[in-house]
This record gives sequence, C-alpha cells and structure tokens, in this order.
Amino acid sequence: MNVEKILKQDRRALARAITLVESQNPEHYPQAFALLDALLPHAKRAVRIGISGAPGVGKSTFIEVFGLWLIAQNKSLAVLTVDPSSTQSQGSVLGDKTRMQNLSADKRAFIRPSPSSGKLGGVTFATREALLVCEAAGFDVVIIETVGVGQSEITVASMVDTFVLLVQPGGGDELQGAKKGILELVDIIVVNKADGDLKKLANQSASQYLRSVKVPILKASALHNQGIQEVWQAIEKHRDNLKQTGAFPEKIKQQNKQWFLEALTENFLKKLKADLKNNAEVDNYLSAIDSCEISVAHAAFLACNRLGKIFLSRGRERLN
Ligand SMILES: Nc1nc2c(ncn2[C@@H]2O[C@H](COP(=O)(O)OP(=O)(O)OP(=O)(O)O)[C@@H](O)[C@H]2O)c(=O)[nH]1
Ligand SMILES: [Mg+2]
Repeated sequence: MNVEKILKQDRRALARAITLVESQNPEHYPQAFALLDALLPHAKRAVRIGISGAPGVGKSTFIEVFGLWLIAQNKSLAVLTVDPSSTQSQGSVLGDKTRMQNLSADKRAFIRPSPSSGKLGGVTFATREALLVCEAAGFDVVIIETVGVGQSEITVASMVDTFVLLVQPGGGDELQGAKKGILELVDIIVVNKADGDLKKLANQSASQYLRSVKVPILKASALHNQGIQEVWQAIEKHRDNLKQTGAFPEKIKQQNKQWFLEALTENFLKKLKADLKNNAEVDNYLSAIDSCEISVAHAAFLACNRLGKIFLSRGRERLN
C-alpha cells in the first residue's frame, strides 16, 4: 500500500486502502493493520458529519449540493455512503454515485460507497477505519450518510461530531414515531424539500418540531440549493459549543471507548464462532438436548460457563 499516495488524496490509492481496511478476510489483516498504524500519525480529526433520514428524504441530493458548497468554500470533502441495500443488489451504490454526479466529478471530493456486510442499517464497524483513512488523507470534512433504520443511526452518531437528521415536510408522525433514543442523538434537524407546493407544509412542520424538540430546526431545499449555508453554520455552532463547554474531548474519549469495545466484541465473536464449529463439547450438549435431558436455555447457560473457561485458558496459553 502506498501511504504517500493516500496522503496526497490519490483517488485510486484511497479506494484500495478502504477496501483493504474493510476486508473481512483474516488473510488481509496484517496488511490492513500495518496500513492503519502507518496512517494513524497523519490522521487529523476532520469535521465529521453524520447525515441520516428515511429513504427518499433527499440525503443524496442534499449531500451533493452541500458538498459542492463546501468545495466552493475551499474545503476538501470525503463522503462515505453506507447503502444497506448494496449487499443484495451489489450495484445500487452506483445509482447513488450518479446521483452525486457533479460532486463525484470534482477532484476535491471523494465519494466512497461502503458495502454493508449484511448488517442491518448497513454500517460496518469498518466504517470507522474508512474514516481514519480519510482523515489521514487530510480531508477537511467527512460526511457519513446512512438510511434511517435504528441501529445504523446509533452507530453513525457514535463516530461523528454532529449528527444531522433530514426529514420530509409533514413528517411529524415520522419524528414522533422515531425511537426516543435516536432523537436524543440528533444534533440538528433539517426539513428538506421546503420548496414549491411543499413549502407551506415545511414551515408548519418546522414550527411543530420547534415545540417538541430542543435542537435547531432548519429548512432547506436540496433541489433548489436553498438553506445549505445555514446548515453548515448550525454545524459549526454545534462544534463550537462542544469545544467551548469542554465536551469535545470527552465525546472523543467515549467514542474511542465504544469503538474499541465494539471491535473487541466483534473479534471475540468471530473467534468464538470458529471455535464452536466441530466442537466435541458442543456435540455433547446437543445430544443431551436431542434426548430431552436438558432444555436449550439451560444447556446454553452451562455450555457458556464451561466453554468460556476452556477458551480463556487456551487463549492464555497462546499468549504466553
Ligand atoms: N422538491 C424537492 N425534491 C427533492 C429535494 N431533495 C431531493 N428531492 C427529490 O427526492 C427524491 C429522493 O432524493 P434522494 O436524494 O435520492 O433521496 P435519498 O434520501 O438519498 O434516498 P435513498 O438513497 O433512497 O434513501 C428525488 O426524486 C429528488 O429529486 C428537495 O429539496 N425538494
Ligand atoms: Mg441516497
């Protein structure tokens, strides 16, 4: 892997680097870890923005005009789009790239669709590694786009500075329906499509939201390129506030902790699953279950305690 090229934001090198760090193939791990460690000293925290919203709310359209506006302000930009449907269709991400045609044609923007690895909501835990690659490359702003489906929003919120939710005019029910936990993660709400026939409805929705949530509510039209600068200003204000109150370092610390614990759990599970395949102990429990000597719940509880100890002692041997 050519670190120099990555640092120079070479598109091909970036794409290859992200593919490597996202790889689930253990044979790629040594190379991927070496790359991440080599990039780490170069990584400077970008302005990290999460953008979420229901399908069709206008995320891609918004990110395109927002991205072009940022570029006009002399800021370089990386967009990591996470498309949950890409595991099935393998190609829908291309549709998104064409939707962000002007942005992807611009040399100062790098757009990277990430496969979702079949996780609900599509955010792989490797999205954070992709983010690290982008930060080492020195992008000023990194946007992570995700479709609003619960878990993915929580994961994206846990890696960005500012989490922006796009909603439709008249989407009050949508907001009410949104799980309370997710609303708590939202820093800014943008009522998109505030144009034409929908303008009045957008105004109504915005004032309705103002009464029910505490975060800034903005109106925008991605299609007509309106209200875009205001969104950036709200993001800057949110970040300034994080910095002034001293909450920013704490946020980063918490995010690192969550990242590490998730990655650790993921590693454990992978190892465990491999260990449980063709395991004689497991087979013993299974025959006891088949002959109705023990309930599945009870067997799983006992097996967990017993196998846990065995695996741990084996792990210790390996370490020594
Ligand atoms: N009137 C109006 N239409 C918009 C606006 N923004 C997006 N649209 C339209 O809404 C539709 C969906 O836009 P996308 O940008 O693809 O929405 P998305 O949220 O990325 O959708 P998914 O990727 O499918 O989740 C398209 O037909 C857009 O032209 C807007 O500000 N005003
Ligand atoms: Mg989209």
